[in-house]
Amino acid sequence: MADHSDAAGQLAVGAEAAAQGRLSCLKDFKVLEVLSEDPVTKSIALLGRFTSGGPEEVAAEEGGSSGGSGGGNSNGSSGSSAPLAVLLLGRKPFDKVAIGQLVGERLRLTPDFANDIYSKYVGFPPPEHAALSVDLVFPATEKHVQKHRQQRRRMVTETPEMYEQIVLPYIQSLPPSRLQWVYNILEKKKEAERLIFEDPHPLTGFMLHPDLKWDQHQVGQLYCLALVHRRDLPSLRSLDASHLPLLRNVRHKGCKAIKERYGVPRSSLRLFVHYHPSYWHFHVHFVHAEMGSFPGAVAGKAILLDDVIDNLCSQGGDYWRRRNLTLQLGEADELWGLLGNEGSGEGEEEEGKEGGGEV
Ligand code: M7G
Repeated sequence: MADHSDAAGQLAVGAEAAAQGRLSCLKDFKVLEVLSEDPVTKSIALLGRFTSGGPEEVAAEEGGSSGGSGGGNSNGSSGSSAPLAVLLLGRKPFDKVAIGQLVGERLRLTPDFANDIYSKYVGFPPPEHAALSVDLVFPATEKHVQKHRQQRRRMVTETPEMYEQIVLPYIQSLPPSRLQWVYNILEKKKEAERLIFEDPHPLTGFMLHPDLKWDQHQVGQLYCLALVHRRDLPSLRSLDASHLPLLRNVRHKGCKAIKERYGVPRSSLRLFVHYHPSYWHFHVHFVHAEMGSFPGAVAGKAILLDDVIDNLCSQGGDYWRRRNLTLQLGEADELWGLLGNEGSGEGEEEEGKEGGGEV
């Protein structure tokens, strides 16, 4: 294998280091496209390739199971055989504890304008206050690229029949490697040191970890993920009354573990599932209630765990199997291609076709 160290022999760069999750910097990363950017969350998603580090070797290894990378080889359209990478950069929130070190001599200011009692500057913070969160998906599949590409949001109403005939076969066709990161966690091959709580019961048990999205610095931005141990529940649609003990267990023990570890009470937690999820292995999101407006919390995506449980109890054990579900899909999502025609409601001339018959 080629030597990718710098002159001092210190830096890990290129595709090989990226595939092993031990990059020192992004030397030799070529940006091919800005997939999306969000001025509100101050984040940007980039598509790129590593131009060193033996792309051929990495491409050859890609058929194996590489945690978190998903399945399949995605070479994009630029003609190179090197695998694609999705790079997500985000500005980190202020560290309130260390704010005294930021607001001082080391915050250099360039005046922008002044008017009466108002003035504006551009500030250049010292390096320890300029950190970015950097998430890399490598090798990235076409599905990862699609997920992060700016695209129109569309709403679709999925009937139980559309689920059975279209969505379920789609889920079953996904390569198992797409869930490799989940199985790595459940088998304690990855993120074992980040485990917050585990109930090992094969039917009602789960593991609770900090979500990839949370750096664990600020409790006000708490984001944890409960992955159930059982592997036969792709999503909300698979739930029936027999799963109530599982759901109640996740709710009760997950909240208790978060209270003990982070001091956040249940009344400050928003517990929800996504429909459609990105990963079809049943999991529950635990997010600080103060975090109200983030893309994963919108109607058409998030369903409160309390509502999931309550509807199974009050509306019948098959509630989530028999009802229509209206949800948001990106236009680049394969499922929009599969469901859009039938589920967009655009061809419908009359109202009142909801499940449950005419009212
Ligand atoms: P989802 O509802 O399937 O899709 O949630 P979403 O991504 O549209 O929300 C999956 C959750 O798993 C998300 O909150 C991800 O941030 C989180 N996640 C994804 N990966 C690949 C990892 C990982 O490797 N480790 C951890 N801890 N969380 C992950």
